[in-house]
Amino acid sequence: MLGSCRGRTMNEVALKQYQSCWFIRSFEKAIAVQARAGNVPGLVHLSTGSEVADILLGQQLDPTRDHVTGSHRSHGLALACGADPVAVAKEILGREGGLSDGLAGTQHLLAPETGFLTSNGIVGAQVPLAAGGALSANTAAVGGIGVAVFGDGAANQGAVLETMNLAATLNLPMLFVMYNNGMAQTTAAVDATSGSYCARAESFGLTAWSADSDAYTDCLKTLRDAVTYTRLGSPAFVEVTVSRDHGHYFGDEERSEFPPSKAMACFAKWLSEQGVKDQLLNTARCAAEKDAAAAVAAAASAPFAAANALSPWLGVQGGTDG
Ligand SMILES: Cc1ncc(C[n+]2csc(CCOP(=O)(O)OP(=O)(O)O)c2C)c(N)n1
Ligand SMILES: [Mg+2]
Repeated sequence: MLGSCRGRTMNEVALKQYQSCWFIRSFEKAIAVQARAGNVPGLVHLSTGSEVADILLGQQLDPTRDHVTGSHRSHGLALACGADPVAVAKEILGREGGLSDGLAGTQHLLAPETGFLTSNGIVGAQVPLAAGGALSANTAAVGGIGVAVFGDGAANQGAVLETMNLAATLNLPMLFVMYNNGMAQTTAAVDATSGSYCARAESFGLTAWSADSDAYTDCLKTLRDAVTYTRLGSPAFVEVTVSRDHGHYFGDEERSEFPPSKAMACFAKWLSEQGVKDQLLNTARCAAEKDAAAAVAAAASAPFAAANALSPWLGVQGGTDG
């Protein structure tokens, strides 16, 4: 995973996490440049706004025994789980050497060697897949868990509710992590959702928490508690408030600047309050920007995936779905 924590003081760990957030942000900025140049097949849904949640969650997980799935918006989560940034970028850009040799694309990132099983472009479909991961971890009896990360829109999908029921019935070690960015494509969550997400999960018998990624320590503690609880063998749910900073897909809003997300700005403020000097924050940011730009540049110079490598369908590049 980005920014391992072993042998470091708390401030050092937090600074490394901050750097990892900047890595995701800068990676997405470089991907946006490629998208604008027409180099990304299909639509690209940037993780800008969920960097802090991605990193804090990724760092609670164990690549050797946990199984994580994510949504169409999973570049940051895959990186946070430890997927190789150049291979992720190659996959997004449809290049040879990508996670799936460039044939699966931005919405279908697979890095099972890191614990990141897959992301999925069908809203909510990654959730039952993580239940399979939880079942497999349970059967292997090594203390692993399944983790599904999904959005507030996906939370209203039948497959998600069915999986909560199944996870509770089978008592699976499965953590449902809902990133609430308040929007599903163009529909505001308040216009599409009745009641509370936590109460809904609790009604299936899951233990539920909520956290705001703007509050670093609270979010870290909540995710840590939720993973620890799930690892003991029962299903749980966490709602994490995040933001969506660049529209549903990149290009559907005018905004093209990449200032830090609100959660990252709050994180920087918290670090300053702990006595971390501005110079260290800037150094972390610059290192992340340099590394991320280098990863995406390396991917962009790789050859395109052979269109006929998997099936004739792959001759048709790009998607029309939102
Ligand atoms: C089953 C299904 N329905 C609709 C879509 C189109 N679609 C793609 S993303 C999306 C919104 C998802 O919202 P949310 O779960 O909140 O995730 P976010 O985009 O906010 O991260 C929709 C409706 C789809 N891909 N799959
Ligand atoms: Mg949403």
